[in-house]
Amino acid sequence: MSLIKLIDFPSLGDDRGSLVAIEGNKNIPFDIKRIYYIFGTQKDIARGFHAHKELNQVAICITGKCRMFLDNGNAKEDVWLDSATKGILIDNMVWHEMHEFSDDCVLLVLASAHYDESDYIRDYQCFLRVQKND
Ligand code: T46
Repeated sequence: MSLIKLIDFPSLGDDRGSLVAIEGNKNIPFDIKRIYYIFGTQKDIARGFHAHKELNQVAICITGKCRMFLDNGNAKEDVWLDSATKGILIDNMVWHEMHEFSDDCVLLVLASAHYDESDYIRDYQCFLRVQKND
């Protein structure tokens, strides 16, 4: 099964413009507890480089684009996030990195829990060890 799980959000546009509606436990497969967004990312800077023990997230480039790289310890895949109507599910225990942000990129992230640094695995070898023992 592919690591890349995309969610297509219908655009409820009309002649005034476009609108996307996002609802927890409806088109997002969890209750949304937190929203954050990443913008103004400097040229040639990559972000992420961690996995979450429990947290599930959906990321959407609402403006611009970036490349999302996912790794579950067995498979590695990447995909361009380049549409305000396309989200990617970042499951727990998936190592993720964001690369090649466009200057105008705004990456919106919906998260299933409040911020908790102890949920992060920021060391790749540690991630692989935890994956193997699961
Ligand atoms: C993720 C990817 C997609 C907070 O204080 N509260 C928050 O809710 C978040 C998300 C971050 N922070 C602090 C922690 C760091 O001091 O903001 C700083 C930057 O966070 P970080 O270096 O983890 O940023 P990214 O872009 O590497 O990762 C972020 C999320 O942290 C992470 O959960 O999955 O985006």
